[in-house]
Amino acid sequence: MTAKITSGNTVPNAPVRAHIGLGGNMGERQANLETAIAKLDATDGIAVVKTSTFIGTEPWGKTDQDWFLNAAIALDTTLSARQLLETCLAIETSMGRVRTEKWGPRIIDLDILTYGDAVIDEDGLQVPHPYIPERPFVLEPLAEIAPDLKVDGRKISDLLNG
Ligand code: PH2
Ligand code: MG
Ligand code: MG
Repeated sequence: MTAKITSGNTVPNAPVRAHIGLGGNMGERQANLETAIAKLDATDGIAVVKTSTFIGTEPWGKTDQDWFLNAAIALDTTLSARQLLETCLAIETSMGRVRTEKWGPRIIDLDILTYGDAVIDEDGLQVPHPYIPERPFVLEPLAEIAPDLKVDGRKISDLLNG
């Protein structure tokens, strides 16, 4: 048994199953999600293994903006969690994302939801993503591809229905 990963810099010695939440509410939302998934899959050390359906969701947290299209994917990666984060941020930037207001409109947002069973609390990198239980736009697509996945000891399917 290998020790639980607690550092974003740990490079795994075997591929790690990670989950990413995707969302956007500007421009061609469906094409943007598809582009981001393709870019992740094209990255060395990342293989996308499952993709949820894309669901339209009402804006959460900051409600005076357009509806989002959200999705979740499962991937296997030999990157560290920090490298996976940097990859996500680089893809967001390559697609034209400009960060303005918190929770505001965005072309694409790629959030690491889980990274194996790692628990990481570092600058800019909290895994599991702290808001999973309270965000229906994350739980719904994630439950579709990983209903038995556990976050903080609770199954995604139970969090969705609870
Ligand atoms: N992302 C946010 C804030 N609010 N609402 C929905 N429906 N979907 C999102 O992806 C989303 C949001 C910040 O990351
Ligand atoms: Mg987000
Ligand atoms: Mg984000």
